[in-house]
Amino acid sequence: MLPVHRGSFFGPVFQFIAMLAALAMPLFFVTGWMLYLKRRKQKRLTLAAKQAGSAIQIDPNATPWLIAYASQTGMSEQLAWRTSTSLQEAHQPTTVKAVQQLSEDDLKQAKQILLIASTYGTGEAPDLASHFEKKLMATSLDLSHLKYAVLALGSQDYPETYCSFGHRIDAWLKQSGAQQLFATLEVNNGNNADIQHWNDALAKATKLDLQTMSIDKVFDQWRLTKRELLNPNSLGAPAFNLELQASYDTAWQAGDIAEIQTGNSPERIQLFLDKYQVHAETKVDSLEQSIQEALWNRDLTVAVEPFANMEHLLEQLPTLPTREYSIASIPSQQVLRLVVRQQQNPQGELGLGSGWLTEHVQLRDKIALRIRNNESFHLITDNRPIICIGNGTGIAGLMSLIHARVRMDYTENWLIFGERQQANDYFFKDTIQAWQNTAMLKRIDLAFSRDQAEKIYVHHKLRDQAEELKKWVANDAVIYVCGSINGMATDVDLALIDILGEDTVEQLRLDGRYRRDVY
Ligand SMILES: Cc1cc2nc3c(=O)[nH]c(=O)nc-3n(C[C@H](O)[C@H](O)[C@H](O)COP(=O)(O)O)c2cc1C
Ligand SMILES: *[C@@H]1O[C@H](CO)[C@@H](O)[C@H](O)[C@H]1NC(C)=O
Ligand SMILES: CC(=O)N[C@H]1CO[C@H](CO)[C@@H](O)[C@@H]1O
Repeated sequence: MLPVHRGSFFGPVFQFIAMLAALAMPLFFVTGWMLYLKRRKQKRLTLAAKQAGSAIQIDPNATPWLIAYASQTGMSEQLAWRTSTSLQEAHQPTTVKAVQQLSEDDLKQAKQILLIASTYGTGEAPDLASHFEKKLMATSLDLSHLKYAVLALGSQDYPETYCSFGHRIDAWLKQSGAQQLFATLEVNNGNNADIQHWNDALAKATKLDLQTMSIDKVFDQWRLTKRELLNPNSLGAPAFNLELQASYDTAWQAGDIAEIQTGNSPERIQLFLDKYQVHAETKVDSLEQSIQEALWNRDLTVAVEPFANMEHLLEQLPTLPTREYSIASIPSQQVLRLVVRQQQNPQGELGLGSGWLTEHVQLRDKIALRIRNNESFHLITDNRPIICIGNGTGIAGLMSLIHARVRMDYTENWLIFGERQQANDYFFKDTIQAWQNTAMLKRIDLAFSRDQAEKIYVHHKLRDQAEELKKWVANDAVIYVCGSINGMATDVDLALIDILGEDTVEQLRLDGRYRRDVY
């Protein structure tokens, strides 16, 4: 196989010979041929999509599709619209709705429904869909007239609750007598190969020639301009303050999320190149890059088949997953700030995202970043009081919110923050104290768990301040919770329910007065 691996070293003639050699290896030839066909099809489809434009004709005799989505950050929503376009291009009538807008009548009148739903928290519905789950999904309905399919979005980072909300929708429809078109499909982190299965299953069930759909992710280029350790001598893992700058105007709002394309360390790439005996400077013709550059964001842990050229190698290597971080600053500060704690697996290797940002990327290096609008965590625009609750790196999302409040001169702000030790882990102490001194923070409660014998966390502080909390809520306060779902956010949720009652907490959620950015 070695000459095949090395095919591209020796120029086109040798590559041609390598290709002929490949013909002698049936399996290799077949995969190459299929990749070629797939590319050709994609090109044709793109062209067709461009030409289809407004000239879409809907078949008046076709049965309409109801497409419903439950989405937090917009991926399910985007897929719902893509699915709709795809069906419309095959002349099918469609209606797209968020699940919170679905009524009992919608379900009774529809003959076929596609549900695209993501999972949040620990197996929960997206915030806006929780009412749908509690009300409509709790109603017993006869849906025996209805055909359905479910696309469940989730992340395998949550193995125990992977796509569980989608599966609950499936179970509910089944129990209501609806007929499944095909088994529920799962999408891991917006993976396009998973989405392709949805496309295929839908095409098969409808016998339609459907347009391929995929999720587009377009990243902007930022540079790392500062990286400092926030917690020297901490009992916890190192947490960093990262500052990034873009070379052009950028906009985001307090509460938004930065999605980062993760990458490989130079050492990791060199090991991979050595293993397959490829020279780092080998050109990738289609990309005008060296192979070393092209591998920066590829998953180098997958099994690789013999390859005839660099394109063929790259085709086999999926892009590494992205990671999300709450943005800790507002645009007027001129930097995009992130707070990232190093994660380690049991083998002591740094996590994909945290290793990339806190160790592999060097100062001034490029970072591929995409700002994700996350409306459910945006700041209210009026001067109602806000209560910001979080611990650890959860301070990030709260910092951006308070910065924005200070800028608007709204002072009814209550911060409840927790970490391990005041001496080592009081993130952004100077800024927070300056806010206190200028009366921009009306209240502050700090929970440093290791500064006394018994562990004190933010939910304890909240319980201590139950009366104050009730007062703030009576004064229309909006509650923001940012940080870890395991522990903090769950404990805070329980404390809020104990203090305010389950109905009030549910009402706050529905009214957009209980907002969470939890991970
Ligand atoms: C805070 C948070 C919690 C999540 N919890 C889960 C979970 O419990 N199970 C799961 O399968 N996916 C979970 N995910 C992954 C999302 O479901 C996944 O990113 C999905 O593609 C998002 O789709 P959306 O943009 O339509 O909301 C979680 C993601 C975040 C940010
Ligand atoms: C955050 O609070 C939870 C308890 O609610 C605790 O388990 C966790 O260790 C805390 N994290 C930090 C960094 O203080
Ligand atoms: C719940 C919510 O408001 N989600 C929004 C997050 O951001 C995307 C856009 O990126 C919107 O489409 C979602 O509606």
